[in-house]
Parts: sequence; structure tokens; C-alpha cells
Amino acid sequence: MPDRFDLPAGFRWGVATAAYQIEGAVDEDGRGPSIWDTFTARPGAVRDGHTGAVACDHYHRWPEDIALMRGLGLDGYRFSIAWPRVQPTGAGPVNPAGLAFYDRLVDALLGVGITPLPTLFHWDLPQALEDAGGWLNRGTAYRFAEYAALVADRLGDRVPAWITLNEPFVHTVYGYAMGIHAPGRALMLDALPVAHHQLLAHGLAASLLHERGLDVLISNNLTPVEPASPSPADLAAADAYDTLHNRLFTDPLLLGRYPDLSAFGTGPDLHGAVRPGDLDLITATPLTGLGVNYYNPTRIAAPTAPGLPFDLLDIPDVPHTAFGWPVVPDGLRNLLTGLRDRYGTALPPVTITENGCSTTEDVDDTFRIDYLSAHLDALATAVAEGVDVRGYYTWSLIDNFEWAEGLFGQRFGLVHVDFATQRRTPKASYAWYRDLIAVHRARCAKEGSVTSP
Ligand code: IFM
Repeated sequence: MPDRFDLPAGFRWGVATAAYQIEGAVDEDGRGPSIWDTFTARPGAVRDGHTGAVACDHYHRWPEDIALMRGLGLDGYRFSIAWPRVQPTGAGPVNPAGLAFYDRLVDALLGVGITPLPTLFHWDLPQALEDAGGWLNRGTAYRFAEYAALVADRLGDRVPAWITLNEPFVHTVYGYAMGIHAPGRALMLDALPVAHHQLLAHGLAASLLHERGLDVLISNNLTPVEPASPSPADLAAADAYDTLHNRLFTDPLLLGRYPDLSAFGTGPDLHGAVRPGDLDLITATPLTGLGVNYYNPTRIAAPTAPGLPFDLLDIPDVPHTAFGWPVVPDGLRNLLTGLRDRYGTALPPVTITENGCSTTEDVDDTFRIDYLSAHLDALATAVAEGVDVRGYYTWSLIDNFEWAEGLFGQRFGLVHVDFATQRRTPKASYAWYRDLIAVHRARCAKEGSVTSP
């Protein structure tokens, strides 16, 4: 069986974070309010009333965090840019102090040999845009493209590749359908236009990035779906869930059409959101890469109550993370080979833009090391089976603000953060990841020197 050391030469190693989860400094240097500032102020919305107002104080402590990344020997760092820092109301001219923060960050990363991989939207929509309808408003897609161009004009001379959106599935479902993330709208299936407007935003921004000679990716949370049994009812339910979680976003991006959404009570116009020509805009710029965020597979059964066309089940008899997510490393291999089988030559090279696990306060951090090593071995197997995967960014560099779960319960970091003192302490998985990267590189260099003339 191939293992992580068999990943190809040139494979890129990284870590990932997101602005609202680490930066803090929500009132500094002209940043405008985001939907997460509003949502976290809502009583009961976030565990223990936590907010991202300080989070990891990365806005001030970024040199220390870059030193931690340098210690890992990374190739790349995936972070997100806070739209409300750059355009406080989501429209109009740049806030120079906000953009300057990312300018300094990019230069400092490049100074230590780490390639920046920014995500333009990781859920922190400017509140002013939400007040105008948020992602239910088609105009937000056009505002996003303007923002993307402003940022690319400033950083594109040093940043070669860009991720437009992070996990539009999660933002649509948690933020607008169920209301457990910002902006806290519980619209259920009436949230479907949010999916289309995000894809439109991706397409519009991708063209502008491409015009500037930049590479474009999009990251979504994908899950292999397993039916609870081979019964026709469970198979149909699994197919419906797969359509919603995976194909709703990936089919338009790669095939230029929406999947059959009749199980969700809509045709291919997503409740009238899709206008003629939109799918051409979404696919106008071929993706340089598909960002895949993988955490766990999903087991699905036929619904036991009216409403949605599926029930979600737990996967028993496997370890579970602190979040209760089942740990199934081979799910990553299934997901990747499944993408290859479904999309064939339409599938661009894949980058794993998130993978990791939450624990509570760690002692020896063995759980995380086991999780990461098993997932990387599964990834190497998928690569050996022919899937083109170019890199792996583990979630996350440091413990951070885990959305509705707040600060303390779900720790995803290679580095522990004491949120009272902001002291960073590398965990055992930090040393493990550092050593893995070094050994993999050394092996590739040695093999290269044997085979080169
Ligand atoms: O913390 C999140 C991240 O913001 C998006 N992907 C999943 C992670 C863990 O829940």
C-alpha cells in the first residue's frame, strides 16, 4: 500500500486558517462590521457567548504565527482575506489600512519562502451587504467581483493563485437554510438561490482574476455519501443528499449545469435565481484547481419524517472527533476516486485545502497525529490510483474560533492557543507534521538525484 511518503515530488505542504477565526481586531484600522460580528452578539447563537473580537489576535501577532509556519517548513499558507477590512461596507473604494495588513502578510510569507494562497470569502460578509439581502441578493455576486479585482490589483503581483470562495455548501446550509451560522437565516429550501449567487460570484470574480493572469480555485466541503442499506428508499435518499452536498456546486462548476434538484422541490432555475447566460459566466474561466475540504463521510437513510428527502445517521464503530465527526480516512480516497470517476477529464487537479480534526485540550495529541497520518496515507493511495492531487493544507495552524462552537471546545490546531494569554504552544502534531514534510522532501530529492542525468 502506498503511504504518505510516496506522494509525488513537488507535492505542496501547507496549513490553512480563516480571517474571522484568527484575526480579532474587529474594530481596528477601519474594518467594517461583518455578519459574524452581528451573529455572535445574538444571545445563544454561539457557545458560551464567544466571539471573534479577539480570537487568536493574529492581526497583531502575525509575525509569531509566520515564525511557526516557517518552523514547519511549509510550501504554502492558505488564509482568508476579510472583505470588511478591505471594503468596510462591501462596496466602494478600498480601505487602505485594511488592505495594507494583507500586503504586509504576503511580503512576510514570501520572505520566508512560503507561497500565500488567499481565499477571498470565508463567510465574513460585510454587514451592509447582508442588510441589502446578503447572498439572496444577486447584486452581492457583482460586489464580490469588484472586491476581488481590488484585492488582486494590489496583491496579484506576488500572489499567483487565488481561492474565490470557501465552502459555499456550508455557508448556504448553515448560514441561510438552518440559521446556525451567520447570518442566522432559517429559510430551509428557500435558501437555494444563495448557492447560485455564490457560484455566480465565483464566475464573475474568476474572469477578473484570469484577466490579470492569476490562477483560480474554489474550495468546497465535499463528503462521500454512503446509503444506510441497499434498499431503494435508502439509495434514493443517499442520491438526494449527494446531489445537495456535492453536486449542487461541483456540477455547475465542472459540467456547466445543475443536477436534478426535483427532490428539493425546484427545477434547474433554483427558485428563479438562475438567469439565461449565468452558467456560461460560472464556467467561463476554467478552474486551475479544485479545492477539496474533507472531514468525514456521511451515512444517509430514507426520511422518517416529512420535510427533507433524507435522514443523516452516525457511522458507528469508528473513532469520533470531539465534534462527534466519524473518523474514516478511506473516505478521502473514496471521495477523490469518486470525483475522478464522476467528472473524468472535466476534473482539474485537486488540492486538499482543509483536512484535520478537533480535539479538546490535548495531552499527547496522538489522536491528531493518527488522524492526519491515516488521511495522508489514504490520499497517497488515491494518487497512486491516478487522481491528480497537488497539495495538502491541514486545518489548522492554530486553535481558533470554531464558529457556533466558540473558542474552547473544538481545537483543530497543530499549535495550542491559550486564549487568556494568547500563548502559542506547538503540539506533538506540529513536530510530527514538520518531520513528515522534511522526510518527504529529502526522499524526493534523493530519488530525483538518482534518476536525473
Ligand atoms: O473551521 C472550519 C472552517 O472554517 C471551514 N471548514 C471546516 C472547519 C472545521 O469545522
